[in-house]
Amino acid sequence: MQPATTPNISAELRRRVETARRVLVLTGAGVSAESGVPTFRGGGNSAVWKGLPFDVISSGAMLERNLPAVWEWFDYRRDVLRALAPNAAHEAIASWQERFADLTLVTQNVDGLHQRAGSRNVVELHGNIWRARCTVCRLVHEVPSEGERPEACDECGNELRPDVVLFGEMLPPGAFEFALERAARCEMCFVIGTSGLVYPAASLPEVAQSSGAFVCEINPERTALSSMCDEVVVGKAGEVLPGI
Ligand code: BJW
Ligand code: ZN
Repeated sequence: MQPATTPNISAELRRRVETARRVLVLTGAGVSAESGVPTFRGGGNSAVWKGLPFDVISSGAMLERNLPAVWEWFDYRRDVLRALAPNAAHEAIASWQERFADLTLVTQNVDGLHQRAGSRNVVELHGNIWRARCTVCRLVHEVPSEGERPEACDECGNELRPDVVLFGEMLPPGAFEFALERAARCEMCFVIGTSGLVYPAASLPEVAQSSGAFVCEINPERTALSSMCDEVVVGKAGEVLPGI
């Protein structure tokens, strides 16, 4: 059933969506914005935590210098997230698993909201805020949504850190390579709610297009990727996606 307000979508995009089998979806912070999760670079400004721009506090250099400060920033973020729920955009993307024969969801988000909406096999390029990892043996620990986070590694007793990818750090082994391979063989690529400024994630739409895919961006603002996209749907993900 068509929704009452169908967004501005071209006939070409409709045709592509109807026939595509291999689809890659790249999401960013904007997908969670309508759940109440702050973006990093909203409204021309960057998020700031206790006077520190997020790219300073969310950096490998800060982790080396002051791990407790990095934990404090992530503890605060988990507190905010605890009260929030997936929105219509997460739900629409989860429903695409049934719609497209071969869907790959690649997210830069660390909030876990795609999984909570029912998406499976999500490729998390920048990790997950609900996990911690040992700074020595790399063992991953779940961070419970209620109660205290684990203080030290169960295996070796060393310090834990958030299991997220900070600026200047490498992505999880294999995650980007997997996404790259899927980008290179998709027929349709959706780029949703990302400023397209952070690499290597921002290179995926270009890889998809060079391999012949139709690339469609959904974002209320123009981004660093808009000019290369085959179609730009201007609007909020939670309003546009249910109509696609
Ligand atoms: C809506 C909406 C609605 C609002 N609906 N939309 C090549 C060139 C230059 C630099 C580099 C390069 N390759 C690598 C680098 C260095 C660096 C980088 O990219 N720097 C650039 C900023 C210049 N990359 C890295 O360091 C990466 N590591 C790496 O490459 O390792 C190898 C290496 C090491 C050392 C040197 C060189 C190479 C790691 C990147 C890790 C990023 N980590 C963060 C923090 C995660 C932890 C945390 O959560 O704190 O990940 S940074 C932050 O940005 C976060 C996000 O995942 C990421 C992307 O942001 P995103 O999702 O695009 O959000 P916003 O806020 O930017 O945009 C929101 C968008 O939503 C906007 O467009 C809105 O309009 C829109 N929106 N409401 C739809 N309702
Ligand atoms: Zn350990």
